[in-house]
Amino acid sequence: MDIEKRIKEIEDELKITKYNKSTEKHILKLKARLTFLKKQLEEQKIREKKRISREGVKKQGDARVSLIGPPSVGKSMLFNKLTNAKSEVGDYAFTTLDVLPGILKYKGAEIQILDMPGLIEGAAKGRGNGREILSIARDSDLLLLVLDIYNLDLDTILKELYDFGIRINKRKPKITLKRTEKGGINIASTVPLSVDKELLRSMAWEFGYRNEDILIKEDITAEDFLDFLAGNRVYIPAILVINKIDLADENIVKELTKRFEKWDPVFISAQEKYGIKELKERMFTAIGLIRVYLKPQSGKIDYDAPLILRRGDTIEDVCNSIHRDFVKKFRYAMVWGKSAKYPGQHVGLDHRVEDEDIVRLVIRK
Ligand SMILES: Nc1nc2c(ncn2[C@@H]2O[C@H](COP(=O)(O)OP(=O)(O)OP(=O)(O)O)[C@@H](O)[C@H]2O)c(=O)[nH]1
Ligand SMILES: [Mg+2]
Repeated sequence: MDIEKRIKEIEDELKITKYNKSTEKHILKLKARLTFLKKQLEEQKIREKKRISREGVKKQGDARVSLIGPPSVGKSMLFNKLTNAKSEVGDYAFTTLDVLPGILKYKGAEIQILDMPGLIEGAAKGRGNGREILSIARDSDLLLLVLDIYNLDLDTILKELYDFGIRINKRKPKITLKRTEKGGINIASTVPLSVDKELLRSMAWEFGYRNEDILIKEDITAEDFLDFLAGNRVYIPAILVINKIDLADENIVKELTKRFEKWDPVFISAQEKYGIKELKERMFTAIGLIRVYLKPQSGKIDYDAPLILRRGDTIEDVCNSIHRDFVKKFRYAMVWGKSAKYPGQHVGLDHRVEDEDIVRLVIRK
């Protein structure tokens, strides 16, 4: 008989067995067997070399968010509360074995959420389909690092992400490199550096460089420089989410707030739908999504259908998100809202828009 069925049977038996002196030993035995079977199931699932294909997870919507965390912390339950899709929830590790996409609609944006199998120690080396999970994580606009009050092992998750070249809540270091004919490796910087330039030079040498000008435009660590040399690092924002808060008292929340201070975690109960609203808002901001409303020549603004753009986007991006001919026909734009100096300001293609701006595009006929 398969393990999952045996687990179910024991759980059913435990449910109907009343606890008293005569059943005490039997119950303990059942619990021991249950624990053993769950552990076996866990190992079996890790061993099963079920390949996760990337075909099932085509990019969709305005952004992609991946749920990353250890097994059983409630990723799937959270996924079910965030999206229109349904993922299996179970009280044993590795309930989720595949990557499952769903869509969250929020403030007019469509955000693709990916439910993932649990990430375990050794993932970056391939344990538990880790490399497949991490390569999808690499290709995300935001990571939700999900823990629960029983499993707060953030370090393992961070280490696996790091080992796979994923840098969290960091910008790409501002360094440029130019190959030269001769003259060796030159390291220059526009700001004072707290790391020894000679060290950086020898690192570049070890990396195989011989004649290049390297210009560093901000203070960096040797680690940052290594990332620059390696080149294949990705820089992704992440939000720490701590689940199952329905089972915690106030003191635990206080303690965890302090312990994870620099993360400013979002405390949620996926089961009780607590904290989900705040989480959605934090996601929207962390991805850098903004809404722009178009003001048509005649008629009303459709506030239910904003253009979804990214922080830093310009009027040119507004044009391109409507039609690629718009830039060619562009004369000027009028802007109302946070980015406008005064209501209806006339601006050009390079003007940066902000969240909830209203834009009218004036184009040549
Ligand atoms: N009390 C409580 N239990 C929860 C909550 N969220 C999830 N659970 C329970 O935690 C267990 C694991 O939930 P899943 O959603 O399957 O966890 P997962 O992280 O997807 O697990 P894997 O797919 O195995 O990695 C289930 O028994 C859920 O009922 C919560 O907010 N509160
Ligand atoms: Mg799951």
